[in-house]
Amino acid sequence: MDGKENNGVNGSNKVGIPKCCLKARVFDPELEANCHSTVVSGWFSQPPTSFDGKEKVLYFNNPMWPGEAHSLKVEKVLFKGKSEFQEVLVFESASYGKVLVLDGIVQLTEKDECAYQEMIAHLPLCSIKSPKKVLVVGGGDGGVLREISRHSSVELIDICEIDKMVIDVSKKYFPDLAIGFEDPRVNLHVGDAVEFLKNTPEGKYDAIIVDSSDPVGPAIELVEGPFFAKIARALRPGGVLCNMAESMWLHTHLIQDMISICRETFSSVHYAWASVPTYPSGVIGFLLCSTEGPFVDFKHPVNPIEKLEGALQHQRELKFYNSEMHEAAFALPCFLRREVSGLRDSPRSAGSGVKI
Ligand code: SPD
Repeated sequence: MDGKENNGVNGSNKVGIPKCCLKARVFDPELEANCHSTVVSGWFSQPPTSFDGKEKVLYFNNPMWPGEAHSLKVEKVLFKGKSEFQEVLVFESASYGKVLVLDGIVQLTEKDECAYQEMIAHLPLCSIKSPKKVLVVGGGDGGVLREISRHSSVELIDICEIDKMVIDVSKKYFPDLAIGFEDPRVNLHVGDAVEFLKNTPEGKYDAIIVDSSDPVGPAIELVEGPFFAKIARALRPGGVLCNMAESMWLHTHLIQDMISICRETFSSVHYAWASVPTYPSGVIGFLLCSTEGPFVDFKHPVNPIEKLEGALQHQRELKFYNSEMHEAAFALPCFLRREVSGLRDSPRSAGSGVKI
């Protein structure tokens, strides 16, 4: 078999199947993979792989995540589809419940989604008093909305997700996350966040949460300077951004770049992290930034979740986040401190104390 065979994704015979899909076809025609969503002999592996048909060797050569792979045993593939933007896969795993995969990368599993969604939502919202207007960029599965809903001070939750297929798939397969869309404060905008932000009145939001996929494919623009400038413009003075910021073990340079860009744009920039076993290297980071204005003490929540009426139980019990986890999330290992310490003296932050 060579890469020229004409067996397309989703069973059509019109599109040439890329080399990276061949392994799946060799081993399990039933679970024939899309380009990125590789299921081989009943195991899903991320990152996306390529397969040397001659040598029968599988290469894990994804530039975001070179030289390693993580596998989950697949009980059943529940959905495979290709939207205008990306490949979407849902499968039932043997040990993490249902799993949502976009372009071959795990976005969430039922078992550990709590860590990511709770932290990305409550780190910013518990750092300011009485958040009222919140924007979510991405987050089409609804999990972050579910978490924002715990905050009764919030009056408006806008969400801008580019891919309707993610929303539809979540409503069908992940009702415990998609429940977030049922909150009457939620306004859904399906479209490009960059365009959405262009049309957003200046200073509209108290908090913006960027729950994106990795910066390849549709999310590439979301780690660039112009995007952060638009975010800062849409925030009120002393407003906060929480941005998904990858793994400190794997993406130090990307994190440095993001911090560097954000320090040009925001008056304070911090890095926090949490353990999420099914993400690359088992951790995920969050960039927390505030605009010029009232001081935001990210490390010590002024709006502790334990004191918000009904928040601990709203829709479902909190599983991961609490005020101690909040404070602990900002403790950085020595190597990361060293890697990011050179960035402390950026023009906007010089003389304003330790930011990272
Ligand atoms: N490396 C995977 C990062 C995924 C971040 N987005 C997850 C979406 C969950 N709401």
